[in-house]
Amino acid sequence: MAASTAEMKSTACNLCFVNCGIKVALGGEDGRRFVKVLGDEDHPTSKGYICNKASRIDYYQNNSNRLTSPMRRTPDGSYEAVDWDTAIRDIARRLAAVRDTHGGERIFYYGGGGQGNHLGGASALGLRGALGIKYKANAISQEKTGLSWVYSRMIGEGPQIDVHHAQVAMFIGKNPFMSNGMDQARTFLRDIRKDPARTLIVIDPRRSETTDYADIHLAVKAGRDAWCMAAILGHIVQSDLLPMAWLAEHTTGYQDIIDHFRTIPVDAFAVFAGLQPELLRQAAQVIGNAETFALEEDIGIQMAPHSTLVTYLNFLTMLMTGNFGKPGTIGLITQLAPIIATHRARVDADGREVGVGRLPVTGAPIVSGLYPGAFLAEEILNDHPERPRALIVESSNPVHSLPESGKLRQAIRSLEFSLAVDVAMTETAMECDYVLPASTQYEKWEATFFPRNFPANIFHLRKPLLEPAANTLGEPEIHARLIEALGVFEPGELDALFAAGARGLEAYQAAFFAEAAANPKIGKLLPYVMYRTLGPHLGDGEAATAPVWGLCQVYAMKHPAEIARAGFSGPNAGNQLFNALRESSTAVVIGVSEYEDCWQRLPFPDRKLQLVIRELLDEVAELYKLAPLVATSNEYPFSLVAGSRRAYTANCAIRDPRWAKGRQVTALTMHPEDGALPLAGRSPGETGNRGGGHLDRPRLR
Ligand SMILES: Nc1nc2c(c(=O)[nH]1)N[C@H]1C(S)=C(S)[C@@H](COP(=O)(O)OP(=O)(O)OC[C@H]3O[C@@H](n4cnc5c(=O)[nH]c(N)nc54)[C@H](O)[C@@H]3O)O[C@H]1N2
Ligand SMILES: Nc1nc2c(c(=O)[nH]1)N[C@H]1C(S)=C(S)[C@@H](COP(=O)(O)OP(=O)(O)OC[C@H]3O[C@@H](n4cnc5c(=O)[nH]c(N)nc54)[C@H](O)[C@@H]3O)O[C@H]1N2
Ligand code: SF4
Ligand SMILES: [Mo]
Repeated sequence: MAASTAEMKSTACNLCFVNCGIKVALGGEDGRRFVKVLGDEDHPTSKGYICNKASRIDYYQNNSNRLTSPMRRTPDGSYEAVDWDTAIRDIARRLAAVRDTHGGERIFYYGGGGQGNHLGGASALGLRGALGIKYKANAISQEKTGLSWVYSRMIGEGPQIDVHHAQVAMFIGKNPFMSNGMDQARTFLRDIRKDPARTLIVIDPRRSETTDYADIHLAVKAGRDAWCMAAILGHIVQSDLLPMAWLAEHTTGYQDIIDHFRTIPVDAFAVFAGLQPELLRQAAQVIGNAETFALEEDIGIQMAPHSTLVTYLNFLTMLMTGNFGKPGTIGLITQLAPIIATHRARVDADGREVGVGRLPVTGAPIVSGLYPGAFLAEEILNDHPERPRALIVESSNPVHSLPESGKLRQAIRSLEFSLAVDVAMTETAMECDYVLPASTQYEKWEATFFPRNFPANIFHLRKPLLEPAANTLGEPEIHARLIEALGVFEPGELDALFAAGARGLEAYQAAFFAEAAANPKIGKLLPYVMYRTLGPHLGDGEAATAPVWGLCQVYAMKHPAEIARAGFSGPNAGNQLFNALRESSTAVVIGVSEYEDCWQRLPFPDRKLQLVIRELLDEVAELYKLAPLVATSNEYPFSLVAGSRRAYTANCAIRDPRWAKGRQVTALTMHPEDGALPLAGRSPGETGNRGGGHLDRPRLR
């Protein structure tokens, strides 16, 4: 069916964390198919850009695996459909039983959102409060908590790394041509390639679609980025390429860093990393001489050996060369809610964190409020009295996405109760006692907390394109019904707030702060309270946006200057912003910062960048041993590099096999020389990925 652009509805793509604005035409027999998808030119950051994946989002919406009823596992392991009232009553009773016997802390939470949907995760705060749930994890804690741990210690709040305007840009363990994961990735790559004044460095063991755009490709040996980055910083320090006056003015600990990197054997480290020393030194020279330098890392290093150390070396390389608080460097953003909370660390005089929160059984550290998902199975599978007894999984598929699937399956089956909330019957759902069917992200109001833009940051509250599929509910309604079945509030306890909501946002605002101060239960269940007392007075089906009203109030109080620069001012600024978000078809600028603000946002008393993370400087000392964390041997001669986003993968968001039909999605690739060599009789040094690299257009300054 041909659709004219006039009939197109605006929303965002939910297939990666860029969330480009898109316009969709609906059609097909039932009017529920996405027959045409275009980039939305009105979106303030994607500006019409989309990658190949967006055009096939119909395979997400109209997925052959769609759940259409609450499902309960029967004793023989099959699933039976049950009605919502039965499911809610049953689930609340069983969760309450675990809470009353073992304590709410023994109920673990995993998930709360994927690449396109975080309103459910925000709403889950209410359910977690109602049950006394303490431990939470999600996909972020299997990839990005090393990153948040490092930047929280060095610069505090969430950074935006402005590769778009950097004179020298770098990617390490990231293949944005395929994975995007940044605004307008392919446009960026084409532009920087054409611009003779700019340089792109890519560190990746493979030749990838992105390395083909690089001026310098450092084909590091997989897992040896720590030596590569230490050598780059070593060269910069030893060649006196540091902005000493700037470091003295703006940083704490730079002399300590200089002392550590003054002695790095650059050439030996380069060789150990599989690189020609000359090439590595050229890259380091380009970085040291750059007017501005910014680098983006991703899971190629965040899921590899020495991951946290490599992240630290990446930040040190940017900060030691003066790249902070100006265009093309690191900016500190303001946001409605952070996708990763800043990790609040207490640090001793030596620069080591003390008093780290830990999981009760395995002792795994809690970073940015999240436990590491990789420890979940081990935390459960034991007879420790404080082990988890129940698990709630929402909008996540950890049996598929976490390591050791078999062990996690067994762990979930051993729990007293488990619940999955998903749009599809996933690998994880198939292990749970109960599965609840959610409405899709295009059948309800949705938003993500991913936007990280500087100086102007945005937020996109998306309207539903379709009515919810029959017998499905949005997460906020599911949470509200469970909370009500748990009997947390007395009848009538929230009536005054509900009445205030009927009188409009300003009346609600005044009443809300008074009621919340008087009733501590409200503070624990904020999203639920807003959903039930403000939500019903918003537009049809719009109740799920009520917690965003709360976020707008907090944002207006914390960032009055930034929100005013975006056009919302006075005591009513939060309400104005909330209304603008609800009314706009696309993303809205929520606040505008100035580069100078970055210094004020540093949460340290001296308002300086904190360069020393002692634990990681200790690890730098270990690098001198030239011993890989994961060694190959004659029996196991290859290192397997995981990940590898392709044109037809989108985590597990699209499960319908038709979307990738005829396309090679999953394959094991190997260097031809590795494939050709006989296995017997070669030394480990000859195997695994091959180092090397190329210098494409040398631009040395
Ligand atoms: N098409 C598509 N796009 C996606 C996704 C998707 O599923 N499909 N998922 C989204 C998500 S959740 C994420 S987190 C991002 C991830 O985005 P990326 O991190 O860019 O994804 P990958 O392709 O898995 O890994 C990037 C690169 O790391 C390299 N690599 C592997 N081992 C090493 C190593 O030891 N050192 C170095 N330096 N590099 C190494 C690989 O060769 C690969 O080219 O993509 C997002 N975008
Ligand atoms: N081997 C290997 N494992 C990996 C990776 C890898 O590269 N290789 N990558 C890792 C990375 S970076 C990530 S981010 C994780 C991702 O792993 P997960 O966080 O587990 O996320 P997704 O695969 O994105 O799964 C999202 C789930 O949400 C469901 N869903 C979609 N929309 C909705 C909705 O509106 N409501 C609800 N309730 N559910 C919904 C989908 O059906 C799907 O089951 O995987 C990690 N695991
Ligand atoms: S870059 Fe990401 S958000 Fe944008 S269209 Fe591609 S998959 Fe969707
Ligand atoms: Mo991810």
